[in-house]
Amino acid sequence: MALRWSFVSVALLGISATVMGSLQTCGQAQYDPAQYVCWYNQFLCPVTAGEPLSYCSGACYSKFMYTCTNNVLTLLPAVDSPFTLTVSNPNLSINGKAVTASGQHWYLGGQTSSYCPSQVGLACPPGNITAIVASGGSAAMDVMVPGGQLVYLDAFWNVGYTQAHSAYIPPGSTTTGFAAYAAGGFINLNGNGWGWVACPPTASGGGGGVWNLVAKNSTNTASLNNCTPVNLKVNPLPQGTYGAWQYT
Ligand SMILES: *[C@@H]1O[C@H](CO)[C@@H](O)[C@H](O)[C@H]1NC(C)=O
Ligand SMILES: *[C@@H]1O[C@H](CO)[C@@H](O)[C@H](O)[C@H]1NC(C)=O
Ligand SMILES: CC(=O)N[C@H]1CO[C@H](CO)[C@@H](O)[C@@H]1O
Repeated sequence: MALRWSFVSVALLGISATVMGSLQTCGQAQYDPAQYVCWYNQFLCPVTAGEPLSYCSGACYSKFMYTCTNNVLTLLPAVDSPFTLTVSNPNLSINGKAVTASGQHWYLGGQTSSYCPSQVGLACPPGNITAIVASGGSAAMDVMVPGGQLVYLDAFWNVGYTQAHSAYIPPGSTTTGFAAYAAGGFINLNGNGWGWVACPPTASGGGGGVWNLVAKNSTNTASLNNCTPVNLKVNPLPQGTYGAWQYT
């Protein structure tokens, strides 16, 4: 697993950081608090996706994935119930907004689109939240419809999900490599841990003015330079909750 960060040598950083504004001091070094956090007046960890990384005996880590127990970095437990997801990056207007399913695509801060057949009627959940389940590296929409709705990364590394009553997955999609941690985040482990980005609405892109979620990797960073790194916070729902009959 590559999602670990090294702390920065304070001596090394002191040289380059002096050119920036409103610096703070960490031991002998100065640093930009928008980019680093100082631990024990000694170690600098980067701020990634708006999260000042925590420090655990020699490693910087994200609380969306790890915990530090008796000075040992440990993965958080996997979430074992359905959950919703919210955007996390305090330096972004959509911080705290929900991940929303619509048109077989995940958006950020949009409206959930779902359907309840009339013959099912009152037995349908309200269908107004986007709920997900995850286990064994794969993820699915938290639905009642027989056959379920599998979640995948499409060829553009956007998040999609299968249509109800269909197993069709577009060519070039990835259906594994997801992890969801209780009290943590929904992590894309594909592509060596580059994480998620939120991309602002564009005039040409579909989605009706809502933000898009894209998984970054080693080759698509340049095309995503107008997007901002975000974490996806897991918000567990009670066991047995369904988000919708089906998402549309
Ligand atoms: C969803 O609908 C239910 C039932 O109408 C309502 O109680 C609940 O507040 C709604 N939730 C959201 C997030 O809109
Ligand atoms: C990265 O994502 C792009 C789509 O945004 C995809 O075309 C490319 O194959 C991916 N690269 C790797 C190394 O998986
Ligand atoms: C909303 C917000 O806090 N925006 C800030 C995000 O970070 C950049 C660079 O550090 C600032 O310029 C923004 O003002």
